[in-house]
Amino acid sequence: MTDTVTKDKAKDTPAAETEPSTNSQKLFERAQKVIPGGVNSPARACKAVDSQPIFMARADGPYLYDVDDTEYIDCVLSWGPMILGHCHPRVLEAVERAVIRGTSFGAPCKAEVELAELVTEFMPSMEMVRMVNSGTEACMSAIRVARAFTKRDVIIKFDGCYHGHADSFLVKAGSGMATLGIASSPGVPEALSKLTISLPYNDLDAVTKAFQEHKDEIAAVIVEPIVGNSGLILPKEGFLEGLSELCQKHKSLLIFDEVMTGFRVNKGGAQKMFNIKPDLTCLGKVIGGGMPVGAYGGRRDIMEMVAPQGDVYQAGTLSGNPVAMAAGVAQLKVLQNEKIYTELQESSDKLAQGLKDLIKENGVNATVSHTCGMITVFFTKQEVTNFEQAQKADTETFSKVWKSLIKHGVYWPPSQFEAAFLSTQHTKRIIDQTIEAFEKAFKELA
Ligand code: HOZ
Repeated sequence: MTDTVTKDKAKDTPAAETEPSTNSQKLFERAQKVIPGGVNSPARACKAVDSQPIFMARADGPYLYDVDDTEYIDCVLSWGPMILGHCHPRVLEAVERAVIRGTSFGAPCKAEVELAELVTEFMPSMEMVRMVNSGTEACMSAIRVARAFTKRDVIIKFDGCYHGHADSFLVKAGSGMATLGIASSPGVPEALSKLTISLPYNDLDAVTKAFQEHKDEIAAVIVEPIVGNSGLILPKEGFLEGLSELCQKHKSLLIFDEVMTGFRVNKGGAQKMFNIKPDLTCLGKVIGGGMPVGAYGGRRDIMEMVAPQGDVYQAGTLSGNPVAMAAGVAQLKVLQNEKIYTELQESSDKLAQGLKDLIKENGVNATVSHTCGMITVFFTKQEVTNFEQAQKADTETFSKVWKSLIKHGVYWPPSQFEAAFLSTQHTKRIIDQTIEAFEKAFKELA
């Protein structure tokens, strides 16, 4: 890990104003001419930290290497999927073996059955599962099924939760929308937004009231059981249980969006951690071992409504893709060893404690929120229990710290409103190096 090329990068100004000098800057110049904003997903643009995107060339274990060959400890981990670190031998071997047999069949294959079986074993609430290509597709499809099953249209979500970019969810959404300060997206029909009620996370009274006001109209409550898309926010005791009870009482479905938490915070996800049985679950990220995979599933009587077994239509040319399925199967098979989660929890606790100590020693206005394999440093003294409180964080300080971290070789999510991730390759030594980088960053604030 070196303080090398990235030093200048940290002081980036918009590309048009300076002659590009690094390979990342040169690629960004080219990208902006042909890709909106120069990136294929907004959060990675680094706009919120007043910087330019860093183009990556390769990855290995806990490390990322950019196109200028600068090494970073990777705490983004492709925004969650790489729980075993990059290039895990078992995943790579499975992909290699699959890819030489053909990259896509557009027909069923053995690996998709194996992956579905593993998913139902890891998360018993998912009695049946349908593979898709992303978390967005999973959530979008899950609410379609929920609406069909309940014959109702309204959904409840929570402020700062992000369930992908389908029209119904872009109401007070987290992730890139929170990062860029976009309140609601143009292009989403108002008639559709009206069917989405967004409430403060962790506020059971607000949910109770919404159920009273919209009696027999609410098809589903969709929630990130642990929020990752506003930065990491943990559920208050009783919140998830309360949602489950309210849904049962009002015959609405409870949908857990475990795109981030599934197979990450626990082998069985947040639903196992909090012992709640949602009606439907949405998955993405870890399930694909770094390949584009999402999935939704749940109660058999609900999932049997999906075509061709039922009439709820949802399809995909690349769904169940043999290479992606092979990667997912390989990753989940490694994760069958629950010891992995004990170790991941230990390294997450170590990082959280190290950062809390630093915050105290350096008098930084910040709080740390973490769970197994996920962590956020919120630059606010107040404990963060909902999106409104997260938004009070000092994003300028976050931006300064992010730039310092880059300079000292740590690739942290370039947004106050995204969780950082850890992998099994984030050993004690890597955690210590990450804490050291934060220490330098905090000192540089002074
Ligand atoms: N929405 C994802 C993070 N919550 C992806 C961000 C990106 O790749 O830019």
